[in-house]
Formats: sequence, structure tokens, C-alpha cells
Amino acid sequence: DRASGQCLDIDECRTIPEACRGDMVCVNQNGGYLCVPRTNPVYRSPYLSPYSNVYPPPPAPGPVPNYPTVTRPLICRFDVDECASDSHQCNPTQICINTEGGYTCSCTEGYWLLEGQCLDIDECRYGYCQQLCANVPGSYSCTCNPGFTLNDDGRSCQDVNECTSENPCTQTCVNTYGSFLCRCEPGYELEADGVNCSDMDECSFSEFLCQHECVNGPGSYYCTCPPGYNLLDDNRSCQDINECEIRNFTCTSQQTCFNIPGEYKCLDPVRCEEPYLQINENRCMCPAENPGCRDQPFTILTIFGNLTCFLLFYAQQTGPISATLVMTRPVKGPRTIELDLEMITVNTVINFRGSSVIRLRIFVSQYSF
Ligand SMILES: [Ca+2]
Ligand SMILES: [Ca+2]
Ligand SMILES: [Ca+2]
Ligand SMILES: [Ca+2]
Repeated sequence: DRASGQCLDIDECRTIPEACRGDMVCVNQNGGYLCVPRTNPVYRSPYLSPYSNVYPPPPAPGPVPNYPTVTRPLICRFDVDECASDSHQCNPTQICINTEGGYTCSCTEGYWLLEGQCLDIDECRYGYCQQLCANVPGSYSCTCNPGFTLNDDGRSCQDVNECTSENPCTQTCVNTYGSFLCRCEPGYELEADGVNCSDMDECSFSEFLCQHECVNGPGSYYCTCPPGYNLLDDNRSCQDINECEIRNFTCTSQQTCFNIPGEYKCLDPVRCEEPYLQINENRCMCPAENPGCRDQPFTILTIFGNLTCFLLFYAQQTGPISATLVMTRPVKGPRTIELDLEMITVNTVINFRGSSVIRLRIFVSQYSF
């Protein structure tokens, strides 16, 4: 505009025929124009008259934009998985672990990194197991000695109480650390297998255990006595039953009960045979005036005795009118021995010769008690 000396905008929408074609609408701008769709409401109005000469007031200066201050590098939103895309540099023995913005090379559990290689850790060398250890690539396994079980930690061992689980002993079981012991009740002895108990044959230990007979039994033994004896309170000695004293006999009223070890005898009364006369119950005499008595012993004395020693005898003169009967060798009972001991009396001064007999009847019992 020459009058005002200012540049005026040219309204191309009016001056240029068909500035916009089709469905487009021409919108004049300062220094140019725009073709916008007819449906766009923004530029439909107001339509400024190019002749108004009125410039729209310059826009009021807005507030200064508040730009964010940059304090850290920008983070890329989308990580590249180098492990999946096989674009990593990990060693074949290593495993690739993707991280945000990168990746790391690592070893799996049970391996360690040594000079770029993943090598198996020998856990056995480092005492991972309490007892037995077997190293395997990438791992290890612990086992226990016999008598122990592996704890839940897989490393330590604990003693098995064999006595509670299944008693292996036939009698008493004693648990020990790592094993067990079997014990036997009195009267039993542990067999070589260490488990079973067998009866001890106490009777084989000593022949003096019982006076008469030893009977072995399970876990014990007992003594027996032959008929006619009672077992004493010591459970080993036998004592003769005195049948005569307790009147447990079958002798007749004429007989005399004579107790001997293990039994008794019914003794008939002593009878004197001709030409002897009965002096008292066990003595017979041959009167000197009777011619039939000339060469006979003057008296016969019958004595009963019993012996528990089985011996034979000989007589030994120990003085002018005494002698000792000496036993020389064993005689096995039961039996009855009759001994006639004749004592001859000689007097040369009056030319006298006489004799008397002691008739000994000795009952030898079967046993030495
Ligand atoms: Ca290992
Ligand atoms: Ca044990
Ligand atoms: Ca026994
Ligand atoms: Ca008796």
C-alpha cells in the first residue's frame, strides 16, 4: 500500500481462479492461502474480507513453555533380547541372561567361571557331604555309611535306630551310633551272628553243678534227685528221705525198718541157728558145754550198717583186742554185703582157744550221697 507504505496481503482465493479445486475450500492467509476440506469447521468462518484492511491483532505473548530439564540419559523403551536373537558373545559353556539394555554371560548352578569357561564345582573336595560324596557334572550327591540315613538337607547323616524300626535281635536290642548291639537274657548267650540268642547248657559247665543230675532248660537249668531223695533248698543237693522216721514204709510189725540212703530195708529179726542160742535181739551164743560148739565161734553178733562208699574191706589188727576194718576198693551199689568178722582168743597158759563172730550186714546204696 503506497499510501501507508505497508505491505498488504493478496487474497489469492479471490485473485486466482480455482485456487482450490474439488471439495477443497480456499482459505486466505497472510502471505499465502490454504486449501482445506469443506467439512473442516475450523476454517469455514470467519471469512475475513480482504478489503477490511484490518489486521488481526497479533497474538498476545503466551507464557514461556516449561521445558523438562534433562537430568539422566534417555532410556530406550524397547530392549533387544540378545540371548533370544543369538547376537550375544557368551561362551558355549555359559548361559546368556538377557538384561534391560544388555545381557550377561553366567554359569549354571554347580559350575563356576574360570578363565572364561564354566567348570564343574567339585563339591566333594569342599566337604559338602558329611559322610560319602559323589561328584557329578553340575551337581553332587551325598550318601551315608551303613547304619545312617540322609537328612532332609541332603548332606548330613543321622543314626538309624535299628531297635525301633524293626528289632533285628531275638532278645534285647541296644542302639548305638551307626549300629546296634544285641544282648541276651541271663541263661542265654549271643550266637556268632550277633543277633540270635541260644540257650546256655549250664550242665556242661561243671559236673558239680548238681549233686545228682543236671537238666538243662531254656534259659536255665535245674537239678533232680533220684527216687528216695529230696532236693534241698540249695536246689542242687539231695537228701535221703528217712522213710522209717516219717513212717512211709511197708515193713511188717515183726520187721524193723532200717533207713539207708535212697531207700529203706525191712529187717527180719535175727534168728539163731542150732546149736546157737539167742542172747538178745542180735546176738547168738554157742554154749561151751554143748559138744557141737567145740569148733564154733562162741558168739555171733549181727550188726547192720550202711555205706555210701563202695569199698571192699580188709581187717587190720590195731591192738590185742581191737581191729580196724579197712576199705580197699569201690563196690558199686545197690547191694548188700555180709561180713563175718571172727575174733579168735588164744591163751596158751590155760590152753584156751575161743572165738566170737561179728556178722556185719552192710547195705551199699546206689549213690554216694
Ligand atoms: Ca559337581
Ligand atoms: Ca544305630
Ligand atoms: Ca540252659
Ligand atoms: Ca531212705
